Amino acid sequence: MSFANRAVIALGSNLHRPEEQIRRALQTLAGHPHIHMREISSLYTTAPVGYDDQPDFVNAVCMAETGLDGRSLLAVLNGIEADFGRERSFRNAPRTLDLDIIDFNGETSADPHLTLPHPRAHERGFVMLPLAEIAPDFVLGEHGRAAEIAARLGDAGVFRRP
Ligand code: PH2
Ligand code: MG
Ligand code: MG
Repeated sequence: MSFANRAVIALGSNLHRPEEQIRRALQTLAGHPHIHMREISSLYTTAPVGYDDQPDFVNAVCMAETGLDGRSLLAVLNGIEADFGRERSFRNAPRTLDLDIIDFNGETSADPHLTLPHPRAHERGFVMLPLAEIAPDFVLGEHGRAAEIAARLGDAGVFRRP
């Protein structure tokens, strides 16, 4: 299989030693036979967004090349989440691991299972600041350059870990 597709993937965890979950998840992605890791951001400690009464998150973003199509990549990511003990209770609930496809080849899709680009990424500092770190010139759909989106959002509640 070739590695013709380019995906931006966001990682998040706020349960069961989140930093370890994210580091292990990055290793798992990098070790996948159909995923070729290109860039990995720093890890960030971030305040929860959407549902406040839960622990802080650790977030990161990576860029990868893959031979998988978008739906197949999503299935791989969901499988990794399940392997990491992800339970789905309610929207925005605390989680051991969340792997979201933020962008796939710059494609647009209204498929409810895989909406592209991710419909809320541009509103989320915990996605855009790590993305701007590794790819400031990356253009996210109609929202423009990652660095400009990140600057617009500001860094409140998003702390790059040393
Ligand atoms: N993920 C959510 C909802 N809220 N907040 C932070 N800080 N980090 C996340 O990864 C996150 C969130 C839904 O996926
Ligand atoms: Mg998510
Ligand atoms: Mg998700």
